[in-house]
Amino acid sequence: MQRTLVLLKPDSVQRGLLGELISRIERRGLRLVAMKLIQVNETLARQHYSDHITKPFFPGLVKFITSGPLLAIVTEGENAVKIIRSLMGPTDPKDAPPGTIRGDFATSVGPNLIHGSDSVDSATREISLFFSPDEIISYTRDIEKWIIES
Ligand code: D4T
Repeated sequence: MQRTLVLLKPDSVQRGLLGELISRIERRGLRLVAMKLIQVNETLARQHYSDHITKPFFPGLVKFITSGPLLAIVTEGENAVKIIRSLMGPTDPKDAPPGTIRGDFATSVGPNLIHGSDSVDSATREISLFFSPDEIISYTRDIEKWIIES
């Protein structure tokens, strides 16, 4: 069982896509175990994107992610990290196949709608930036008792 951080970025909020994107995550079978609408400040943006601090697109990235509210979500389930990454599609929407979130709704690498942690270690780090432990509420769905562990 894994947890991962999803950010529905300011463009998702602006375009009224939150319901659609949450629905895709839920229908795939992942549980939403924490969720909040927040206005990210520059400090949090710089911490979250610290791997990209030297990249030429970093200032624009910080500007965009702090430009308006976003919806931060922790999702939980089997292989949650990989499953969210595959729902999202590649970073650059022009390479994203139809059926993925970016392939269906985005055209540009800046406002690309969604963030998902890229590994279990990143997920742990990123979740702790956005949520305190008491904000995460674990539960199971009845159907999951049928999951066969490999
Ligand atoms: P995030 O981190 O937002 O989920 O996106 P990805 O995991 O898919 O992609 P990333 O970490 O490589 O990039 C982080 C963030 O930077 C923006 N970006 C990226 C950009 O504006 N220009 C670029 O050339 C790249 C590579 C988009 C996502």
